[in-house]
Amino acid sequence: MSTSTPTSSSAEGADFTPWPAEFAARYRAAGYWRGEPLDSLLRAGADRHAGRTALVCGERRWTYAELDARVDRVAAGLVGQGIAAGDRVVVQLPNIAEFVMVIFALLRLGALPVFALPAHRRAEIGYFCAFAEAKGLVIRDRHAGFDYRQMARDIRDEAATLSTVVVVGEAEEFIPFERLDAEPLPLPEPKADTLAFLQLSGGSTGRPKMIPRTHDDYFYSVRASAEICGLGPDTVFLCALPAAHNFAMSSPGILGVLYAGGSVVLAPDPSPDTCFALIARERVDMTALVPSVALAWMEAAPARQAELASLKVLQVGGSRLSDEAAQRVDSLLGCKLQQVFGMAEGLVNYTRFDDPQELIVGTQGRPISPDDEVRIVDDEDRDVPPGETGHLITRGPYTIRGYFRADVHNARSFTRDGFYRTGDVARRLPSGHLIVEGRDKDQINRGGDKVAAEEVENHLLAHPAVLDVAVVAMPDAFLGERTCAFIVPRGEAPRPLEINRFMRERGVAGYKVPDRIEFVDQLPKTGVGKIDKRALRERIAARLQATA
Ligand code: AMP
Ligand code: DBH
Repeated sequence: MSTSTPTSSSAEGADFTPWPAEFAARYRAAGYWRGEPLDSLLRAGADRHAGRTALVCGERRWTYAELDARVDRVAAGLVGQGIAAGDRVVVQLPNIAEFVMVIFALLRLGALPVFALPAHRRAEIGYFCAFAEAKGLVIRDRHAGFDYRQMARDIRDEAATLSTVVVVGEAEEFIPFERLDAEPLPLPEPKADTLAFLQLSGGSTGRPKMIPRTHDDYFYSVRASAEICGLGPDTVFLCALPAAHNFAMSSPGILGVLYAGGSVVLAPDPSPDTCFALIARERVDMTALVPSVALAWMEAAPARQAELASLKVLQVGGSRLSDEAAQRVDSLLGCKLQQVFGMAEGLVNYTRFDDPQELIVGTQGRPISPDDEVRIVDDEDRDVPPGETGHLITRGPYTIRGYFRADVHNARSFTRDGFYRTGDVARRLPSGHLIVEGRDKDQINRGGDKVAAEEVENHLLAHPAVLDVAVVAMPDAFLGERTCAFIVPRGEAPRPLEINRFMRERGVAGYKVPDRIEFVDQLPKTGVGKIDKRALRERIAARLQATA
């Protein structure tokens, strides 16, 4: 029995697994789910803060009234290009204003953005378009030396449903973004208990999983995040991470800042040079980074204190920030640290500004909601004694109950009573704060970029000279982890460079290309005959240690 209407399904399974009725009723009664579509936060901003700056992109800026009006016109333009409510549209844009416009326009007309990252290539984008049966794709012409139009041509055969390709910049045979400009249309409001968009999971399987989020559940996480972070109309937020990433989007990110009436400043890249100048020029008071970028900022900061004078809060999340680095944020950057431990599947934890310093430095925060149920369990799903380490599982008012069209995988990723198995290994303090101790999912967290080992292994196995392979994490001082591929060659070992070129030619995102390749005669096996990845991780860590 459900109160939310599932949209549809395919052979792979349902688009969306609704919350059971009694949970949905509870979340509504508690005021978490308010029946408001996500785009209404921008409309409300236009009513309340019409003349205030909503968005800054390079030399261009928009007030709330201007941005809202522009979104109406882009939405009508998309309808004119054949995009309708319920259609999926893969959006792959760097941090530019058009990203924000397209996202709100799609939400407003009830079409579902699929949030791709600029680093994705033909293999990923082709798969997203095909699997989500996307009608549209929105890309930039070129960015960071890559031509996205050529990628769009290359995936057309695979993506049979794709009919509308919009390009920001020189569009060639595709639809130029400027053509998405038409008299506003009366559009029926999307129902808040239906899907708003598909986020991507870092995942641990051969193919990335898609995460179906509803207006109701996401809006709650955004609103509550904005409150926890104390955002208001004076907030000036620098978006330095890829805007499509769940952290930058919602914790509280772009949506939280626009909900609160603040200003979003888009940074084209997260480097200190780019960002420090923007912080100084726009008087930025808050930003969000992954640990590796935070470390780079801390290196650069001492000589450039004046530029950072307005910065009050630095959020760090996406992968584990070391306690030592956490300790130094305050003195080096002259701002408060907030640790954020979240996932696109839902659950987000924050350290609070009034937490004692040892919790801010030594934990990854506590959940947003009093109704986030977090359990730390053993291998048999039994709660471990308080304070002990175990698998973190969770359910709550903004954590999904199932991936998009993935019934088989869902049976593994969720308990029978609907807890999401995060794959994180954690420990909880009496205060409710969580400490992330590790991971039991087959994934490498490369400075916040999640790499699914199986996905990389499948690509490598396609190489004629690769007989067997196992991809594991190796420690790295800067990114936390990098990827190491142990390869059993078929005959003579190919050169590592040749393997990497092969990966790139397959059109795989650069961050998934192995950082190191080790050729071996055979892979170690566990008692039951599985590849012993723990032994491989230990082997490469020891080798790195020995040569350090
Ligand atoms: P995804 O499922 O791709 O959205 O990635 C979410 C995962 O990123 C989490 O399950 C964690 O493994 C990892 N993660 C996010 N934030 C943190 C953090 N602050 N500390 C440690 N791991 C994190
Ligand atoms: O890593 C993540 O996915 C993440 C980190 C911080 C996230 O999704 C979030 C906050 O919302």
